[in-house]
Amino acid sequence: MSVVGFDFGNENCLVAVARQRGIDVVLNDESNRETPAIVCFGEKQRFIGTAGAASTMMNPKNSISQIKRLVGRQFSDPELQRDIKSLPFSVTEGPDGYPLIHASYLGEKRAFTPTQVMGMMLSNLKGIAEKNLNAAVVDCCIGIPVYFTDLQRRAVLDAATIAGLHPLHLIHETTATALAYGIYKTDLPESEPLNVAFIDIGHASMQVCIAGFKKGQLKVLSHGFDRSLGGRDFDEVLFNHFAAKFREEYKIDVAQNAKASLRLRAACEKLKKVLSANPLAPLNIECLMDEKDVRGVIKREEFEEISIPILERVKRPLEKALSDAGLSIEDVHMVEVVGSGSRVPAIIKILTEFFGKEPRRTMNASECVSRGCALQCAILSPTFKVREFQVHESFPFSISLAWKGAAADAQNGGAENQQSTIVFPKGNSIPSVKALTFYRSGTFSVDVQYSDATDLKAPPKISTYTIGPFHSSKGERAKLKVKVRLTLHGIVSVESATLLEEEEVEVKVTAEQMDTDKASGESDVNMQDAKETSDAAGTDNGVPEPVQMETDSKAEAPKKKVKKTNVPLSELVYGALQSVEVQKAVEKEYEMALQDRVMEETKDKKNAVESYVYDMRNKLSEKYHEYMTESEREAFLVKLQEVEDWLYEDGEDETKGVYVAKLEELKKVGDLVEMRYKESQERGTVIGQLGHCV
Ligand code: ATP
Ligand code: K
Ligand code: MG
Repeated sequence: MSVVGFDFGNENCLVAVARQRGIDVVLNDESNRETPAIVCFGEKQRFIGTAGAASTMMNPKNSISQIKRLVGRQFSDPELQRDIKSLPFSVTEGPDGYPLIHASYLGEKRAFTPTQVMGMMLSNLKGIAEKNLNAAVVDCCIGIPVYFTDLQRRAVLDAATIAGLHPLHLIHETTATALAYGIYKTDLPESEPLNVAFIDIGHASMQVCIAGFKKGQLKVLSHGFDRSLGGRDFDEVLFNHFAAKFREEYKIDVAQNAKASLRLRAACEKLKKVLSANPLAPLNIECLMDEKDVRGVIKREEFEEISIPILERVKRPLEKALSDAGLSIEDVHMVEVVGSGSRVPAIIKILTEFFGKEPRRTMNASECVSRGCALQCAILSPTFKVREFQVHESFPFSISLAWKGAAADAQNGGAENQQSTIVFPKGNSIPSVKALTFYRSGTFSVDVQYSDATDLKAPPKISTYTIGPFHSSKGERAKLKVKVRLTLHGIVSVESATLLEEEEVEVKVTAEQMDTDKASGESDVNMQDAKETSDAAGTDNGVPEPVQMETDSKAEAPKKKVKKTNVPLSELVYGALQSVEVQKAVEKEYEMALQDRVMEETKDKKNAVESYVYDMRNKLSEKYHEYMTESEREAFLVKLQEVEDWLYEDGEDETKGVYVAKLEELKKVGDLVEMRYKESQERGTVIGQLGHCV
């Protein structure tokens, strides 16, 4: 099994692998650690990663970037609407209300889902890992932002499936960073935890995590985030600044021109980086638009001033994380900053002021997420021995289960009697399973939803489960135990429903068990409106408090023999792909990958013909010179020249088979002379008499 961690960034992706000696961040084909999250659709193939980035300027409308912003989001999402305004490619609303990305691929207009495109990128990253490990990669851990919704998490899993990956754990990026920080520390305290705040400012968003470290463990105390505060927002400020300037000075409207926008944005990003280290930065772009060269300059102070609306927002996630952790500033012992977006000096200033201490950069700011992911994968892998280190993760949202009260139809004249209970409160540990008890006479449904979706900007309803049919031999209402799971990935689903029927077998009962029984007996009597609430919990005070499975062994002890029957369950997750759709996407990806491979091989074969021509020509004038007659050599040289010309003309764009045949054709002659040369080398002499050549 493979042990690999992926940091899938909005701009940069990193791949880390575990080897016996430790964790390595590996290089891609272009010898870079960071691989741009870009897929460029071409006339004959796709270009992904660094190759995609190289093609972007030439082909901006077909270069898909920032896919992390688009996966698992509704088209109508205001954040998505804002994002797509500055993207050079076309995004429209699909029939299901989710975005579709349009690109011209193989000379045809094609539409792709964001999940599909993410699958392409993951597949590319998988390839990088495989090349480095020289083995197939399937099992892995993938970093995700803590603010990803249930649907976004599912989309990442689907994208992974499309790429042929099997994530053991989607891990919050900041938690991965915390793990990479803590696991190597040998001086962690035994009792009072060391509290560290991790701040990751990346390309598009900001995340905060406060974790308490003790010997052999880390406990995530709280999370904070701003989904739309990252490096690109500073680029945008500069972009708008210069676009307005150029409108005035040069009478050009950059925003109207995709390529000019792309170039100005790229120049502004460079400018921003220069400003991180210098008080002043110039901007020069030749022939930006309407054949006009533009120039400008900006001081760091001015940049910080126009960035105030963004900088003002940095404090909020910090405050929230601190208050959710129940800590005061003095309780935070250390502040670690990661993510390349945090290199803006004004951000560091705000962090310093807020925490009253200089934030540290002891971690490799761009690699730590991927390293943490690989470490997590190694911890989960049975084949790897990792230092004992426990990660206690905390869930960032509050999840409820909602249902219609069974008494509604009879007593309220059909009025809806909506009830709900919080199953996983914010801060719940991950993973977790809870059980709820329902008393029902027939098929019913429950909704899984966010208790508070205001901060999420997602539709509150996640999924609906229909439970049934079932048949209770006792008639009336049957007792059902419904298990709800919060997975390691932070995805919630109803896992099972079990019909519980007591059978007439008497078993000796202890006092404690009598009490338990009395409690549920009472709710059997108070069967009216409140019934559902108390039943959902099975607790004595009527407050719905789901039972923690891991700890409910006491309630499990049977007074009577309980017959358990599995009840069928159907799942509807809003906006999620059906498994057949994922399967189709897997097949499509396979086809596209095949096409890419064929094109790569074609290029290789074409290159092989070309280098054969050059190589043979050189050899004919030197070491093979004497092994051909004058006329043979002349003829062969003519032939080589013809092939070279052909490569630049008719043969420029041929199929793989044609190049293979062409090489064979040349080799027929070339091999002969090569053979003569070899034979003579073996004999140590030069043959005087030459045979006839084709
Ligand atoms: P995300 O974490 O949001 O998914 P990501 O992981 O791809 O995105 P990073 O690679 O951490 O993002 O950061 C990319 C951002 O960092 C870009 O906006 C880039 O311009 C910015 N950046 C890189 N170097 C500097 C620098 N020296 N000064 C300022 N910003 C920088
Ligand atoms: K990154
Ligand atoms: Mg990142």
